[in-house]
Amino acid sequence: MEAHTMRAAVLLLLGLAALASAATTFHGYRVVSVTPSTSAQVKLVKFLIKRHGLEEWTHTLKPRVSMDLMVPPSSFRAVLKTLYKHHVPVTIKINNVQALIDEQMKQHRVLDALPRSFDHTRYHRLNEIYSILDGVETDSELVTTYVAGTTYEGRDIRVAKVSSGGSKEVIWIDCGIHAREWVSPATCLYILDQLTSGSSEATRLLDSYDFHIMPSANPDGYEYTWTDNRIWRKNRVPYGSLGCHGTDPNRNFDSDFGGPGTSNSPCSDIYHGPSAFSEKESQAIRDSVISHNPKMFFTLHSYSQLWMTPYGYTHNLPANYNEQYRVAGVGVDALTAVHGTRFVYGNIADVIYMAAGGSSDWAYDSAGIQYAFALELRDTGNYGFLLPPDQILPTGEETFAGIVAAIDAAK
Ligand code: 0X9
Ligand code: ZN
Repeated sequence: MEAHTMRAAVLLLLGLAALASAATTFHGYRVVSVTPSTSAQVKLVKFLIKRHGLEEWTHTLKPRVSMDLMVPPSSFRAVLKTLYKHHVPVTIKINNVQALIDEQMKQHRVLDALPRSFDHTRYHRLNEIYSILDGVETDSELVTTYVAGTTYEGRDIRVAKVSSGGSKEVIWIDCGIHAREWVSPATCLYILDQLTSGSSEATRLLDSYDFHIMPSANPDGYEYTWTDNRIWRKNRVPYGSLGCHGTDPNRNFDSDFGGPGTSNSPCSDIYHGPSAFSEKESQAIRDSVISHNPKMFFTLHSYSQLWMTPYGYTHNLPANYNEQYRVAGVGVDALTAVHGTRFVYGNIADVIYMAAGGSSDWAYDSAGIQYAFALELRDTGNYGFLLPPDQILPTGEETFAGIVAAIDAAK
């Protein structure tokens, strides 16, 4: 090959490599926790978020409650200077987001073949999750899977039904409605593993209940966190004229749709979508919940270690609040007993923040499910969404124990 042809070929290859690795990176990005103590300080933090386009890792924004923000290196000095000047307490939780992401990606070996059985030491791509589902379906008489919907990009939203036969009361568990909350799908797999293990506890539970487990409620978003942007939250539907993608499926339910804690901007992380149930992900949950009429509804998120009851769209409490609060308390006690992990529990609007259009409010109000819980799993921000894979197992263990105790406590 002549030198210039060679050079052109090399350039072409370099170009292709650059395209292939055009993932969003977070070199030098930090996650800081700010705790404004007055409403003036809250205003200041709001201003900084807007001014510097800071990504909210947690969304709480009220006096005396801390909030985790990701700060790009270019804004770090300015943000810190302003916070110090106005005496807003701030601590650095993650010093280099990309370093943590790289560390985790390094641990992810590409397997020679798709896994057919559980492995709680690592996070899985969607095809691995579904291959594991296929594996249990083949090996266990207890599991059948069904497709609850198909996403914008054409991926199936699958549900594993665990039943020892007959038709029993149903327990619903969905995971991964937010793409970046990786420990959530991993926990659904752990729960599925436990329920199909043949243990005496599993047998006891399956004598009374059928479980419907949706391990990845937002497959397009989840895959995007593996390929393009590890901290992506929403689905991947393009909306609006600014080239933004994604509706937050947990703002898209018909529970005070468009109310507090939602945004009508398609570029926002909490975009509620054009109309209630405009999205395949919320439709899939709605349709399969309605057709199976569960007794209890669990939706698993991360992070912050919370066990939340309705409502998120109002500070008013539902009619059976005391009963849901009681059962949440039993769940949290059992969860804490396993590894000492502390959870706060109570109604969404008070425990975290107001957020309308959420699935658990819809489950309670519209589907009439008397126990509708939204859980925020580990941790409290040391790793946040980037929870190391060696915490998958303990997270699964404690969450399963909490859910089982809540099931046993429900009337
Ligand atoms: O904001 C959310 O959707 C959840 N928190 S997260 O950090 N995982 O995004 C909380 C959901 C609470 N439920 C309702 N608002 N209905
Ligand atoms: Zn979430």
